[in-house]
Amino acid sequence: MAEEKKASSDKIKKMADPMACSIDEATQEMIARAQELGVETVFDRAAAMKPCNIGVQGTCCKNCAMGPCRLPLPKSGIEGEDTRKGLCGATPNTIAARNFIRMIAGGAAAHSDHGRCVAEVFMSAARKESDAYKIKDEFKLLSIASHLGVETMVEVDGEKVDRDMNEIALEVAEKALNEWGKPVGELLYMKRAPQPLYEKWKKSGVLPRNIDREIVEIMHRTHIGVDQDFKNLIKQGTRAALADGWGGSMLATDLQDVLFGTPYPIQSEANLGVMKEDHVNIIVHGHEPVLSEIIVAVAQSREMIDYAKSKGAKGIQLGGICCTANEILQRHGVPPVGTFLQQELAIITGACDAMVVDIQCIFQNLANVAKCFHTKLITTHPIARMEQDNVIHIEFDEHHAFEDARRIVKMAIDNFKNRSAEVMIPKHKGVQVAGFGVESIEYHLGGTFRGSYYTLNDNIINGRIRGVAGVVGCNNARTKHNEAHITVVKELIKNDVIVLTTGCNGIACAMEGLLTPETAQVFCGPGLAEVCETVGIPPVLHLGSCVDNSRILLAATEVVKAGGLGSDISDLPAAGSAPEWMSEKAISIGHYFVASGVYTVFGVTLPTSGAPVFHDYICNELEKIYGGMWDIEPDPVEHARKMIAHIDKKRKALGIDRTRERVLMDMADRRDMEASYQKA
Ligand code: BF8
Repeated sequence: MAEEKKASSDKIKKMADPMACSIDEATQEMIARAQELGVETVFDRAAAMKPCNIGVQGTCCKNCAMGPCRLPLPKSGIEGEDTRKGLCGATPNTIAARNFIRMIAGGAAAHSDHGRCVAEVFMSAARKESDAYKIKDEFKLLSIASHLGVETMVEVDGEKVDRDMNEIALEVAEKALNEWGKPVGELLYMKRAPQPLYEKWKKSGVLPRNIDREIVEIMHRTHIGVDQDFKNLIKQGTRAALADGWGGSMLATDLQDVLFGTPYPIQSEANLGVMKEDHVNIIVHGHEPVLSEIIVAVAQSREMIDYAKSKGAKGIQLGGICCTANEILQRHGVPPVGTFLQQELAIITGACDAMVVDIQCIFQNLANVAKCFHTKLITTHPIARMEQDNVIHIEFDEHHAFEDARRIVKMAIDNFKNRSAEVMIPKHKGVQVAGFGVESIEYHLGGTFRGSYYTLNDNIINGRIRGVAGVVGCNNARTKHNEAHITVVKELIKNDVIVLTTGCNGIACAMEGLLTPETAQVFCGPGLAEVCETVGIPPVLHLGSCVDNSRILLAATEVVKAGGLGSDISDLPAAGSAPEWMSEKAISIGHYFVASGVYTVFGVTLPTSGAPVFHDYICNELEKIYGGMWDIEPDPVEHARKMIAHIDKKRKALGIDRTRERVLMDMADRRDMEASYQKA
């Protein structure tokens, strides 16, 4: 027996094949490097451990101690009545719906708690309690004030005059914070949606009352013995998801823009190759930009650069991972070092002097990897600590943000001399233009004399742009890193669909060089290429982090408002996608897109396959209520084609399919032109 045990522990652990793990050469090189050094990564763990077959189907219920009750769908399917039940009698539909909306609760809580934290810092800034934060974008402050019911003008001696900016900021902070827990009413931002969509929500009873309440109610309704009707359960999921997209996430985006500046297009790079061997490399990772904004300022200060030089480095190279990366990329041009799946690899370069993490998408294994190198792993958020003893916790407080940031940057510089392992930084990196948003799309694609969405709409109507796609979301170690992201995006732009990206999809596209205006000539269909060339934009517009998916909702609303493409988001030739999703946040995002009228396709898998009736309800029946619906398609080419088919269906309904046919003739003309140009 003992020998048997020994034999099994001696069994060689299954290792990942680097080439099969990623399409990105830097990632392949670093996985191989990790294996050479004997450092385990997520890729090896994915090779060694299979996902649970019942959990994948969404039909494992562990909401009470009589279970877990496991209700997998038999391989042969079910003919006739589905008699599967948990001990309490819960059906697979109830179980899958409960699990699904608990995922929404998790995702909505993550985005919204991030938003709350920003709102609290905003309040400190409005009260002038912190020297680190002030109102940077007054224009944006004024533009959001009206949506929160804050007056921007006051009457003095019978005359309307501008209200004091500090007073406006203070009231905006109060009204915003109120959105998390107000006792009566509905979320104020819901009225930013097109009127018909707002009316649909009202009629269906899904207007969120406040952000926290909708999340709490999910936890209540999914407790044993409460809500046992999958339609009623998903209705509450809808309410919480809307509280995320049009509430917590949108407030996070807006308040960050006011505090740190609304992003405008900015050039940068992406991938592990941005790290520099002769510089102090500091990587910020996570999601909240409140501390990383200050780290950027401190790391760029003369004092710290001189200090780094005094320690033998040529300077300080900042980089980001995950959505903190996207936040500081879009406002400062700081390059992302990689996506979610590359976080361990950044440390394995041996050149990461400090990795500073805040919240969400942070592997606990970073601590184990950091142990093998000199890297200081620093947690900064009170709600996100790690149990390993090599992790340093420097708790961030907005009241002494500069002090915290200085301590962190100095610690990284002091650590530069401690590099032990041989440094290996892959050469690969992509060039990118990021920092797009509702405002810059209006500017770039607007009319000649005034910013508006009319020109974008015109180009959609005349068929040069076939439609708009939001392609967003994570990496997932169960699929080849970045393969589906890039294949879906390339297939869409090849077919003249302009892509709006956020999150790790944005980073993946940047690594592959898809975020430059020059890309249009190489990868786009002729109509989209022409538009991109004319206005000088990339065919894939990077709109920021995952809370910035709210920018996509507002851009879609602006397109509706500009006219000519129907009266609701669900009328637009548009579709959404998360080809490599993995997080609960992705489910919340997917669901608020669906509930906002968008056909939304996920790759990998959906945790509903074990409950065919519930699955069918969210993939087919929801369209009748909100105009949007879920779909699942793991094959990336087919995934993109389904989106294009939906876009074409919407073009037809709008009566603009014929204009597209005319452009198809232009395509042939253009090919002829190109052929004759090449011959010449
Ligand atoms: O919030 S895309 S892996 S980093 S969850 Fe995480 Fe997914 Fe990346 Fe940003 Ni969004």
